[in-house]
Amino acid sequence: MKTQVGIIGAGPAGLLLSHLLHLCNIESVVLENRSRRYIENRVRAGVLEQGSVDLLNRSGLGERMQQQGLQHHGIELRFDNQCHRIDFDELTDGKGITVYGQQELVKDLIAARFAAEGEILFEVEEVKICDIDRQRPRIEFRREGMAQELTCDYVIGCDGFHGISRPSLPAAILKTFERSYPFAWLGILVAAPPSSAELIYANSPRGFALHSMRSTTITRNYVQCEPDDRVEDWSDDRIWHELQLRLGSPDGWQLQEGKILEKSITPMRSFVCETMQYEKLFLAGDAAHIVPPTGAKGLNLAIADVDVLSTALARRYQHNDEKLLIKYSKICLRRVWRSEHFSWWMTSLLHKFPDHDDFQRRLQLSELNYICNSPAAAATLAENYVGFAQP
Ligand code: RFL
Ligand code: PHB
Repeated sequence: MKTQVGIIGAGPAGLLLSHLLHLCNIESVVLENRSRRYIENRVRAGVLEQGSVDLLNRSGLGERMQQQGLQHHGIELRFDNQCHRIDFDELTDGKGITVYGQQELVKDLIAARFAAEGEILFEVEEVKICDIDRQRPRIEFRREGMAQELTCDYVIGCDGFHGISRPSLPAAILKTFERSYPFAWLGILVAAPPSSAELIYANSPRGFALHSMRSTTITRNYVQCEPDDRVEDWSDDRIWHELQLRLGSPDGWQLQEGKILEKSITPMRSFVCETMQYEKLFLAGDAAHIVPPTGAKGLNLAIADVDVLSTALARRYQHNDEKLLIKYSKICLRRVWRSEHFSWWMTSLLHKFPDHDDFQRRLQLSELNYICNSPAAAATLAENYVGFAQP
């Protein structure tokens, strides 16, 4: 098989890249090791920045997101018996976020690729990248037990943090940066209407909690847990007990409970791989960088990477101009590091750290009070949360 751009991974990064390339008349094939059903049902992120929403609308993918996505113009912070709203509208000149489940976006992207007769090969195995320093790199893989090969001009690794693309770059040219945190998030999807119009981030003496949502009938909640906890350690009763205590507010507000549809545990990690490109292999999305989910940036970074990469590839194919392609890694890493910092900062501000003493707890509360009382401090949070046009 032959194509112009070989893409590994059918997450948001790989699928959106394939769609954007198609709009520029560039051919691609997406190779995914899971089934279509599995990736369409994987519960993950839910917050889209304004810039991500604009790109999806511009590229003809906005129809369902416009109908079903929830537009929010602020978030609430809860700590020390206080509730405080961060007003994005006022602090960022009318910018906001859209709450729309990542798996819904994945469904929209797959539908758009198939409507345009795009090629996505699911359930491929033993994917291997070869000859990235040659004119025509190749991707070897097995499909339905048969060995196959895809020859292309460029290979794009969109295969997430545990994929094979990043390890295919020569170790000697890579510099990696990493932090892991001494806690994880237990996330639940619930059949219950949201208890609040906006997301609630809580720093409680018992640990962090987040109330989020997917629609007017489905909520998504998270509680900070131990890094080695298993889902079986958390009975439904224990989860509701912790959520009620951590999210509880002095005005008697209560979280609406309901049937738990899904439970999962997410580790918390910061990770950056520099460079994001070598010869004919480019990395995009979680394959190149990970943020802890507290800042809601991972999905948006994946979208921002492939926006840059599709523009650069279009210039290369339409005008034989490689200048932007050469700068791909440098351009992306500016936004990546801004998001890394913001996600680390939100995580540090809102979680209970096992090694924190009363001094550090007081510093956290002081910073939260500062954000609630200084428009400048609140604006810093707000403009990072809604996302920068050009960081
Ligand atoms: P993905 O989505 O992990 O997709 C990678 C795809 O590659 C496939 N794959 C392979 N295919 C072929 N061969 C191989 N050898 C392969 N190895 C892997 C995988 O099956 C998969 O389909 O990466 P991508 O596209 O870069 O997208 C990144 C986002 O998924 C991720 O950053 C976000 O979900 C992170 N994230 C959040 N981001 C936000 O912007 N806002 C949020 O609110 C938010 N909340 C979250 C999150 C991530 C979470 N988890 C579970 C990590 C909440 C959670 C709980
Ligand atoms: C989500 O709705 O899944 C979500 C929202 C905000 C975050 C992380 C996850 O910071």
